[in-house]
Amino acid sequence: MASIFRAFSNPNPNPNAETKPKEKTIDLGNGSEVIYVPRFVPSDQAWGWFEYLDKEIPWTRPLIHVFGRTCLQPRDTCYVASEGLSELKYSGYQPQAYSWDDYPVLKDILAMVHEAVSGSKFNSLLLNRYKNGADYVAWHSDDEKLYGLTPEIASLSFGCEREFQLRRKPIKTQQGNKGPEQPAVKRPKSSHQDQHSFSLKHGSLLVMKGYTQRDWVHSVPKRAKASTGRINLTFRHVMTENPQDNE
Ligand SMILES: O=C(O)CCC(=O)C(=O)O
Ligand SMILES: [Mn+2]
Repeated sequence: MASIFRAFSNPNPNPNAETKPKEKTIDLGNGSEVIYVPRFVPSDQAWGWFEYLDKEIPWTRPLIHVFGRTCLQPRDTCYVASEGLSELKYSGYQPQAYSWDDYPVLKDILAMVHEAVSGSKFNSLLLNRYKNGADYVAWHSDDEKLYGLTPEIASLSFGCEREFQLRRKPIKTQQGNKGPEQPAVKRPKSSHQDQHSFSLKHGSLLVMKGYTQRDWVHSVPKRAKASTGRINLTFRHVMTENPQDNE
């Protein structure tokens, strides 16, 4: 398969530069795919960005509503988006959208991601800060309508290495919707694994593609041994009324 990473398709012109980042593609089956690049951002630059984001981003820890209960989100968050997009809402929480212009470093990071991921047009960014191993994100998929059916999501990680888990959603039958006479519609049984785990390194990039949000859930579980902070940036494309933007 051809590399989706433009930046990594060319030979490195500087033989003294750090070796080229190596990408690993995982075919999840049925049109879902994940790409992982452990050393996407050089370590020093990634620490510089970590320090900047830790200090300058207006982090909040909102109240969210899950399974009929109100609780504090188990991590800090912030949302940045281009103007005029549909508003994001998850777990009963609608984050305020900050502007890219407020955080020029985010524009540099976005440019680096755009340069690497061919054809990407990310226009929004959800930032998460995990203070230590007690902070986490529960099983979920980023399948909000505003991202369309096959969203591409690019996830950059800085700081403490944490485990990222992926689990295939149970196969749904449509018997409930169509009445007992209709045969159940099943996704074809896949020969692929139903679970995957990645240890997301400082400066790494993970891209979820295709039907990953429709067919899989992901999480970053609690880890007692993780004692330092981690910042994660997920770049997403919110669909717009201009069809060209959504290609
Ligand atoms: O922190 C991560 O690696 C994942 C964050 C995530 O899944 C999300 O913000 O939707
Ligand atoms: Mn997610």
